[in-house]
Amino acid sequence: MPAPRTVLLTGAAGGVGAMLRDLLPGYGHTLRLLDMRPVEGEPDAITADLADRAALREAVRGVDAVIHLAGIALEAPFEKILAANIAGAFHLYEAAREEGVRRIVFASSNHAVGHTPVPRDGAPLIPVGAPHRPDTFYGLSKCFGEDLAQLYWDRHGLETVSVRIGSCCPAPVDVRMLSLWLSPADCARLFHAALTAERVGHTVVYGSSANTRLWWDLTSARALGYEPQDDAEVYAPALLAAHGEPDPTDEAQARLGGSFVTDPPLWPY
Ligand code: 15L
Repeated sequence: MPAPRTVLLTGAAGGVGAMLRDLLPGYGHTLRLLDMRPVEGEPDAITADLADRAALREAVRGVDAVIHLAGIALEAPFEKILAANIAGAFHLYEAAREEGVRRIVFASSNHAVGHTPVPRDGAPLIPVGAPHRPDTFYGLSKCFGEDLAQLYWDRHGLETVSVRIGSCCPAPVDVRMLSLWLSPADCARLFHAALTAERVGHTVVYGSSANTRLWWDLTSARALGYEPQDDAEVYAPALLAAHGEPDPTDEAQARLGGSFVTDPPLWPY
């Protein structure tokens, strides 16, 4: 059994943050919580903005690792993404470097490669080495975060596991999620593996359950010790009855990022 870790959880008030707050202590980890908003039921949580470097330094002091979930989780105007996700990740990495933190688990996203065509008709699964193809400014910020992680590993020996999360929610709510769903229990399994695997350097993994309709390759996640237990397929009959089979001629359904590929109403800028 790997030793439990003391972990700073940024974005603790968000959806994935709430799941990890519930489930990671069961693996023996001790969580220190941080969010820009108060975290319900957690009076000891640190309330701080990612622009506040002094607060970040204090928050990371003495932890074994950081799980960095904080930031905007959907498409938004570039200036907002720049402040929260791009500058915010930089401030967090700088604070971690200054305080000698050894590892960060970074919440990247499928939207870093959202323009990648989904494999149909037996085509190979999307490899973890597929080139960045962001579908939004949000996806672009996740590409930045992954490159930032690589820089801090190469220059400072600060390790990161970048988890390209699919759709992490209690249950899939559309047909796309039959491929991308990451169940809460598997999310905890994956973050536990990312916290405790030895010598990760900078490792990129896809984050989903063992879905029958998987689009991407979980090999690098499994190499960390991640053994997913759930499969979205149990939800397939109801979802397909409600929404129908995927339409390959629909651009949003033909690309990994789904509606992010076609929806963002941000141009002309
Ligand atoms: C994400 O990265 C988002 O944070 C989340 O809100 C979902 O949209 C998810 O991806 C998804 O693609 O389902």
